[in-house]
Formats: sequence, C-alpha cells, structure tokens
Amino acid sequence: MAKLFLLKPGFTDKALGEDTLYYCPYSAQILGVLNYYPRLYDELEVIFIDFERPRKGLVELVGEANQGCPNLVIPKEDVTTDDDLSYFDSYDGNYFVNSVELIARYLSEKHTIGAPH
Ligand SMILES: N[C@@H](CCC(=O)N[C@@H](CS)C(=O)NCC(=O)O)C(=O)O
Repeated sequence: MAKLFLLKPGFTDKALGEDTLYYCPYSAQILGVLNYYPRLYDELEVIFIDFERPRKGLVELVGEANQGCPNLVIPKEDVTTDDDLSYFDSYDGNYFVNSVELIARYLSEKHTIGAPH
C-alpha cells in the first residue's frame, strides 16, 4: 500500500528561531484533499511525522536527500503495468514524489478523485 507522509502541525524550526510554532501548508493542502475524499484513508497509509530531520520512517524509504513533505511513497512491488509513474523519483525499492501538485495528480489518476481546478 502507498504511504503518504504528512508533517504533524505545531512544530518549531531551529533555522527560524524557537519562538514560533508552524504547520506545513503543503501537508495541510493534501490533508484538505483527504478531508474531501475520506475513502483515501482506506486506500493509503497516512502517516504523520515530526518536522525534525532526519525524518524517521521516511528517510529509510526515500533517502536523506528526499525527505521533504508531503511525500507519497509507493513500493515498487505494488506497481502495476497500467500505472504511470513517469513523474515519480526512485530510491531503492520505492517510487516517491514530494510535491503537492504531483501527489494531487497521482490521487486523481489512480484513486479517481477530482482533479484540482
Ligand atoms: N516541494 C514541495 C514543498 C514542500 C515543502 O517545502 N515542505 C517543507 C515543510 S513545510 C519541507 O518538508 N521542507 C523540506 C525539509 O524540511 O526537509 C511542494 O511544492 O509541495
């Protein structure tokens, strides 16, 4: 099953100081799509992870350089010949994509939800 990694809200970013709590607007956008189409919670494994790097659970799947979130990770063994993953990157046994636009594209194509207008 594909794993969708989103950042837990309410984190601090040491690079920006310690005073402000943040949420990831990109994760929030994908969370909004899940809210529109809750069946996606059955069709994907949705995993909320901490902002702090290295992002445990994700780095092992996509590598240190690719841990940006949101991140959709698909085990190569789950891919069928019909799947168009030409816009995914590859790392070891997984394909992954970590842009909102491309995650939304995949969800529209593979999970037959609406497309972003
Ligand atoms: N390329 C992503 C940007 C997502 C992004 O910048 N996410 C931040 C958190 S809000 C992140 O994970 N940055 C990389 C990092 O912190 O390692 C998109 O367009 O959707």
